[in-house]
Amino acid sequence: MSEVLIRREGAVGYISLNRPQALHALTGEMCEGISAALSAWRDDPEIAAIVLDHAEGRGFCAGGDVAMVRRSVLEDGGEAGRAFFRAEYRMNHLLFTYPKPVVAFMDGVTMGGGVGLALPCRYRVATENTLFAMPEGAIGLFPDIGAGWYLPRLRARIGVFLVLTGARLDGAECLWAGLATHYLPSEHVAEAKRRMAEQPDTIDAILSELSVEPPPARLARNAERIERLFAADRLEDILAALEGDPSEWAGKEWKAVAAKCPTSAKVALRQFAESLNKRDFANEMALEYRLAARMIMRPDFTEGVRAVLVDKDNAPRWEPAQAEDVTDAMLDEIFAPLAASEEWTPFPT
Ligand code: QUE
Repeated sequence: MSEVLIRREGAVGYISLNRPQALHALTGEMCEGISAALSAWRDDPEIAAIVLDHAEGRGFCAGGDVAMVRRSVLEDGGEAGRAFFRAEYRMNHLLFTYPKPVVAFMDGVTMGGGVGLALPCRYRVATENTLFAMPEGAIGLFPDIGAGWYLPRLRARIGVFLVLTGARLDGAECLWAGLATHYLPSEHVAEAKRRMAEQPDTIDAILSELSVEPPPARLARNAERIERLFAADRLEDILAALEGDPSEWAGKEWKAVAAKCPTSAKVALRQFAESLNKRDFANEMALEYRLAARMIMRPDFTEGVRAVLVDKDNAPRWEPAQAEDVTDAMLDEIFAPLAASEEWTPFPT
C-alpha cells in the first residue's frame, strides 16, 4: 500500500497521507510523491483545488522520519538524512509557491513536518482533534520546515514561545494565533470535502458555512505574559525572566524550556531573528537546510531521538547542558554556508 494516496474527485486533487503506524510521519518517498502530484496538477486545467489530509486512523502528521535520519547519521554519515531534508524542504517550497488553492485538514496531531505541510496552504482547517506543536527542541533539532518564516511573524512572541517550550496548541488556539484559518467540528469535515469536490470555486463559502465558534483559546489568556517573558533574543535572558516571575505558569514554562536542548534553543532564536529580514521563502529554506545538515551531525540529535523515540526514557543528556556554554562561535559554525555544490535549491521552474 502506498504511503501517500493520490486521487481525484471532481475538480479536486486529493493527497492523503497513509502511514498510520507512524502517525503519518513523512518519509522522503512521501515528500517526493506529494511533490510529483502537486507538479502534475499545477498545469492541469481540470484540477481547481487540492485537499491535503490523512487517510485512515488518527491524523494528521507527526513530523518527519527522524528515526531514519538518526540511523543514517550512525551508518552512512548522514547522507540519507540530508537527502530527506532536501526533498522535504523542496516540497515545502512547492506548496508555499503553489498557484492553486490548497486546503489542509489538521484533524489530529500536527507536529514538525505536518506543520510544514499545513502552514503554506491557503486554507488550514483546525478541529477539536487538532494538536499542534513544534517539538524539535526535545530531540536536539531546530524548528525547520519553514518555521523561521511563519513563527517569528506571529503576534506576541507566540512563535518563540512555541519552539522554546514545545507547547501543544489545540484547534481553538491555532485559530486564535492565525495558524489555522477555520475551525470545524470534525463531524463536518466529510461534508466540507464533499461540497468542495462539487464546487471547488466556493471553498471560502463552504468553510465559512461549516465553521463553528471554537471554545475560548487558553493561549489568549497567557498572551500578555508570553510577550513579556519571551521578549528577549538571548536564551539566558528568557530563562532569567521566567525564573524571576512569581507565577506558577512561569515556573512550569521555565522547566519546559530548561529541559530542551540548549543548542537547539539558541539556534532557533538566532534563526528567527535572521529570518525576519528575509524577503524570499527559498532563502529561508536554504538557511534551514544548512542548519539541518549541521544539527543532525551533532551528538544532541542522536541522543534526543534516542531519548524520545528509541528508548523512550525522555532523559536526554545534552552537551553542552547549559545555555551559557553554547557559544556564539559554535553557532557561527552551524550557520556557516555549505560548499556551493551542497547548498539547497528549490525545484527548477
Ligand atoms: C520531535 C520531533 C518528532 C517527534 C517527537 C519530537 C518527529 C516525529 C515524531 C514521531 C512521532 C510518532 C511516530 C513517529 C514519529 O516525534 O519529527 O514515527 O509514530 O516524526 O519530540 O521532531
